This record gives sequence, structure tokens and C-alpha cells, in this order.
Amino acid sequence: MHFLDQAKIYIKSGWGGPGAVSFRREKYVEYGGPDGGNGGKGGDIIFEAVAGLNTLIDFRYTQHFKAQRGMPGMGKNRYGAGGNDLIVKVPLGTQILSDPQPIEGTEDEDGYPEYEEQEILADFTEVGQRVSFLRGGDGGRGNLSYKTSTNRAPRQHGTGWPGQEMWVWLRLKLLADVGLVGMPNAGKSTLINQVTNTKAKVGAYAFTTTKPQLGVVLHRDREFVLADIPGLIAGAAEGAGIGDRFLGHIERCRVLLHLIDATGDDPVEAFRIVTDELAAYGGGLDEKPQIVVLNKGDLLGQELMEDIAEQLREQAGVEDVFIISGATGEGVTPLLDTVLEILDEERIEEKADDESDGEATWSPI
Ligand SMILES: Nc1nc2c(ncn2[C@@H]2O[C@H](COP(=O)(O)OP(=O)(O)OP(=O)(O)O)[C@@H](O)[C@H]2O)c(=O)[nH]1
Ligand SMILES: [Mg+2]
Repeated sequence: MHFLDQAKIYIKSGWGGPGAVSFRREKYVEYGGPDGGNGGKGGDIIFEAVAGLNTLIDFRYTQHFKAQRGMPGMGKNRYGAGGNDLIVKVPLGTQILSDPQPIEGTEDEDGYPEYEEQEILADFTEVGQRVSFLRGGDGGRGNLSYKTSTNRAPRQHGTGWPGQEMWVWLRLKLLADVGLVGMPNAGKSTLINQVTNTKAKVGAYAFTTTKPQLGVVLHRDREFVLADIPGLIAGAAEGAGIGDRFLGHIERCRVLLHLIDATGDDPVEAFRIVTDELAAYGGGLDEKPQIVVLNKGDLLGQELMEDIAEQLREQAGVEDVFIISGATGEGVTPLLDTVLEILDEERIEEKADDESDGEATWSPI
């Protein structure tokens, strides 16, 4: 199984800035009183859910996130500026989980301890949702605030409070409801552009799409999320082309839309290649409901399209074949109706499963 959808990161809020030690200097006043201002507060660590991010892959490369320190206080009772908060942007659907630690004294005969239970610390379900996660340390007090009736010239000052730090797990729960699969050039990006307001790149060459893209389909007052991934070629599951890196992204889709270029040399073979790759990849991809769609109907006549659909039924055992043109939008409405129906069936099944097994067991360790 590939887990492209989890990452462990280190976060730390900023130290508070130190308070200043300073004395007033004025003409004719020999010993001015203390006037050191407080240090600024350290920056917070804030998580924000944003649209347009589809994976946690960036967190594989950047794992440490530290907010800025607060600035030192200054004379004339000027306060140090607060450190900037660090806003960590995560894809919609991300959960933040604790990093369970071994519990002391629980080692079994082989020396393996029990671990704390993993807790969900935040769950991002709406774009723009923000969670202030770690608060920056407060700034230290300047010497002015140490002045008392008995100590009129204190040299004490606070050094600033440390920030908080921790390791957390990020887990991306659900990427999309429906995943588009097919060979390069099948017209996947053209279709996502037709049915969502996404602007995926379209090109008359293979591997135009190089990373997954999500779009929201609005159909009959309902919404679902569609994912476009790079085209799959024979051997993709073992790493040929670039499709394999992205098969993991459709593991969580409920339904697959399998697009076939009707103008290709051998549409039945194209169907088989992709189906074989889904099976070879594993992860349950070949068990997902698959809607088979013959695309580019505008280039061939209805009769020819029907012939190819018939071949798919006879030679590849496909039950239903949808005929569409992603470019003109023809045939897309009945296709989306079917997608909604299957999604509803899947949701009902998942709900029943959830109720019987509770939360799926998942462990970062
Ligand atoms: N006439 C016609 N051309 C289409 C249709 N759908 C896609 N095309 C063309 O087919 C070519 C490939 O389309 P894309 O949408 O980029 O295909 P893709 O499946 O996303 O390709 P990759 O990203 O390489 O996997 C482009 O030149 C499109 O203009 C269609 O329904 N009719
Ligand atoms: Mg594409």
C-alpha cells in the first residue's frame, strides 16, 4: 500500500523576545529611571485549510515549521514587535493527529512498550478554516516593570518565554469522490474542465497532466469532487510513465470514471491496459465501481461509437458503456446522473460499514 496521504511534521511557536534593560537619559537628569520595554510575543503556529492543494506530498520535503521569535524590547518603554505567526497551509480534508509516545513501564517480555492512544487534534472540513495550534511565548518584561519603591533602578528583565513544540501527524482523509483514469490523451483533463470550473491543462500529447487536480462538480443541486490524474500506461503500477505515483491518490475515491479515446488504435486494448494496471497496483483499486466512458464522440459518428461500445461489451465484458464528448459536453448529463446514483449507493454502504466496524484502524507506527 502506498501512503501518499500522511506525513509527520515538527512545529514550534516562536520564543518571546527579551525585555530591555535601559535607563532614561535626559538633559539635566543624572540618574534617569528605568525605561526598558517588554519583549514581543513569539509567533503562533496556525494551520489553515486551503483549496487547490490535493496532497500532503509537500510535507515530505519540508518537515520543520518554526514561527518567528518576538523582537527584544527597547528603551523609552518601547515594546518589541511580535514575531510573525507561521501559517501552515494544508489541503481540505486534512486531520492533525498526535504522535503517540511509548508509555513508560509497559514493556512486554520482548521489550516493546504500549503506546498512548492517538488523538485527533484538528479536522479541516472547510476552506479557510484556521486553527491556532501552538501559541508563541510571551515576551519578557523590561526593567521598567521591575521598578519598586525600594528598587528604583532594577537591572532585572525577563528573557522571554519559550515557544511550544511538538511533532504531529497530518493525514489527508479523502481526496475526491470520483477519480478519472485512462490512458494519456483519453481526454480526462478536457472532461474535468467541461464539468467543473477547474482549468486543467489540455494537450494533444501524452502526459500533459503531471499532477493530480481536483474540481467540484455541481450537478442537479448536488456536489461531488472529481480528480484528474496523469494518464496510465502499461507497467504504470511498477513505475512506467508517471501514472504510478498518482495511483495512490485515487485509493480513496469512491468511484472511478474510466475514460477511453474512441479514436485510438485499439480502444478495447486501451481499456484492458488500464484495468490491468489498476489491478496490479492493488489497494482495492480494481474493486471500486468503475464507469466506462467512450470519449471523443464528436469525432466519430454515432454508429461507429456504438460499434466500439459493442466491442467493449463483447470482448472485454463491460456491462455499460457511456458515449460522450468531453469537448462538446454531449452525453455528459446522463453520465453525471449515473455518477450521483453510484455515489449514493456507495455512501449508504460505507455508512453501514462504519457502523459495524467503527473508525477504521489506522496507525502511524
Ligand atoms: N474532438 C475531441 N477532442 C478531445 C476530446 N477530449 C479531449 N480531446 C483532445 O484530446 C487531446 C488530449 O486531451 P487531454 O484532456 O489533455 O487528455 P488527458 O487524458 O488529460 O491526457 P494526459 O494528461 O496526457 O493523461 C487534446 O488535444 C484534447 O483537445 C473530445 O471529446 N473531442
Ligand atoms: Mg490530462
